[in-house]
Amino acid sequence: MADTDTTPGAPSALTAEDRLALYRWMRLTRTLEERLVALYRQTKVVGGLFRSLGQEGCAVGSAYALQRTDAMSPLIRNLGSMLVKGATPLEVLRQYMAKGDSPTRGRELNIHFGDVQDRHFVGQISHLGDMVPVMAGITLTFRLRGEARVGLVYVGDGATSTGAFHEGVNFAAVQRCPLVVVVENNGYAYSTPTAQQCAAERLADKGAGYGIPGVRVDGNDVLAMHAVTAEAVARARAGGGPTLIEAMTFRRKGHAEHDNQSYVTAEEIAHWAETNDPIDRYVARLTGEFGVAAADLEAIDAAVAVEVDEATDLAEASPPCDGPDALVGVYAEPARMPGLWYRGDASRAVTEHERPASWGTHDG
Ligand SMILES: Cc1ncc(C[n+]2csc(CCOP(=O)(O)OP(=O)(O)O)c2C)c(N)n1
Ligand SMILES: [Mg+2]
Repeated sequence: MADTDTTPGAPSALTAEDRLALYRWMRLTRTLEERLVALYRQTKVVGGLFRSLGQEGCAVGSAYALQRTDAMSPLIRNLGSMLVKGATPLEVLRQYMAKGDSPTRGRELNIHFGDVQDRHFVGQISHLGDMVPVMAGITLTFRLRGEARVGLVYVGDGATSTGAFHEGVNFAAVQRCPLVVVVENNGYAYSTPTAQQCAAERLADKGAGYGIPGVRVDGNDVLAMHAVTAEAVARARAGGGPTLIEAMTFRRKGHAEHDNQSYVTAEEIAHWAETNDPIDRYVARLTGEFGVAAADLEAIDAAVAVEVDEATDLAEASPPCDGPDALVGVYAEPARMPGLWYRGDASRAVTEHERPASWGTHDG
């Protein structure tokens, strides 16, 4: 278990129903990702597949501390956070398979999609750290409008060494933005161990440099993760400004499915799997300390398996992307006539005749 600032598994204000919900979200995250692995191996997934195996407690525990109207910016290890915030397995499966009825209709991959109207998760961009200033801006609007809303942004250990992270946290701190920054310290940024890209021993200590609280928590203890995030969310909502949370966890798979993780020893991965799996640890607590019957958890597992099966069938039956549709909604101008290319001035259509050869072939 990690060296943390919090009491391991400190009891929180959660009800018995909440505790089972946390279990269900973690199980759903893992089962859905395992299904995505199967689909990836069948070459049905377009693009990369990024696992959060072993990090589900961090994602689910933190997102569960948010309200529906709060904003959240997930990253590639935050499938669990997105599910908690209202993304559905069907949307996720369609998106990974780049189906024509997926949330971005094939324009983006994996969990790069958002919903800022209703469920309030902000579509992620790949540039590490850049969502921190974006979320600082979003939460600044909450404060300026007098809305009691909070934002939460996830970054990895690697992202804390970017300029964008520094600027974003500093701006949020100075402006007292209602922002919670969750750093998922999973030991690696691609193949680079944390100690080789940051000389600070504890990333939570970076908070002091910005004049905000920095706290380190055991990210594989879903209840501790929830309790620490809930406290930070409450502080932000009450006008107390940002908090930096460093969640200690471990990436048990490669950066993505294509990465065989050869730079990590099999022993270390096995050690984390055997002694520090967030779901196994939570099951032990639920059935021990909280007296939940194992059969109740098995019933949840069975319902989750059915839910993922049904969503998979629907997603597989979804239509592929529609070629001409790719011209719509990427830039501000709509493509008014499929078959014609538009560039720059939307009032002027570029015909096939005028189209430079370097633009490639249009087969829509
Ligand atoms: C600014 C920037 N540099 C490099 C990359 C390429 N890249 C994508 S993910 C990644 C590693 C991210 O590590 P970390 O922030 O620890 O998150 P994790 O994948 O461990 O969750 C890198 C280097 C990028 N997307 N953006
Ligand atoms: Mg990392």
